Amino acid sequence: GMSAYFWFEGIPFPAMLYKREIIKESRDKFVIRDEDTVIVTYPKSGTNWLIEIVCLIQTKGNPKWIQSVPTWERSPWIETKKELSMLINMEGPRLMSSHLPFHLFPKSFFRSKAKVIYVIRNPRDVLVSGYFFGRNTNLIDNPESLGTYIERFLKGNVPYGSWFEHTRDWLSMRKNDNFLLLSYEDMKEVTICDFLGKKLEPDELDLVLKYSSFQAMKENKMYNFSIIRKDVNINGLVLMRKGVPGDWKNHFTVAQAENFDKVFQEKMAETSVLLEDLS
Ligand code: PPS
Repeated sequence: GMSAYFWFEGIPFPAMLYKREIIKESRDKFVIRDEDTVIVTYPKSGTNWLIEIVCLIQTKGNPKWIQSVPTWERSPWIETKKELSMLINMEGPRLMSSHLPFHLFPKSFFRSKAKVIYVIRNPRDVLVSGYFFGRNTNLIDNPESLGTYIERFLKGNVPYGSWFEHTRDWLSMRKNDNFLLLSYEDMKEVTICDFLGKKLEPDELDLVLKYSSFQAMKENKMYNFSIIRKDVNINGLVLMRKGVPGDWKNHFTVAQAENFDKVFQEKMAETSVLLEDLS
């Protein structure tokens, strides 16, 4: 069954973490300001990695901030209760994160000059990452096999709905000046600096790279500790699981990969996104 979800405007949300009223409030009432920057992703696409990079760019590579303040306070989520109220009361240019699909995103954004950075990742890796996440939390019905999870993913019966729709809808913004499209497979710090209008020295950029590496983030308690509540995390979930492109090859059968690619071609035909570019 799908008892762990509630549906809002065609999108399933894990009921343990989200509330319908808050998703509605985020969309209809939350005011995004011109000076804000929003990191938007489909879950498991490298959100926390980009948060770390953007925070480090702001401090020119100094790790003090990322090592003393939890991720969710540096870049609060738009769609959860506690963090939404944190954002409403925050002054100055704000950094915030969201997994929301295009049609549920705060309406005020579309009248603003705020910046959005959207990260895409090979959906087969997104799927594998989400599968292991799902097995170690009780946010969703534990999928009995990867095959079952693939079926759910292709139908959009996973948190935040269909990867294909999320990506297609957000990519409609790609020509806008206030929108930057990045891929997990090709994260470029310099591109991010340019977009945010920050100039960093080469040695400062080296520090950004160093402190946002997989290993450094794995050791940063401000990212790892209790980010997932105890009642949600059932099997000692590790957020920094593998952190590589192409892990799907260790898990998909040939038939599963072929079926996935077929659906991808059908659903992504009108976009210029190719699976080969995401590897
Ligand atoms: S979430 O829960 O949706 O916000 O997850 P998200 O942060 O978007 O994605 C989690 C995956 O990103 C990997 N990750 C990294 N990869 C490379 N380098 C760095 N620094 C990094 N930080 C996080 C993380 O390991 C998850 O991917 P998998 O494939 O499961 O390892």
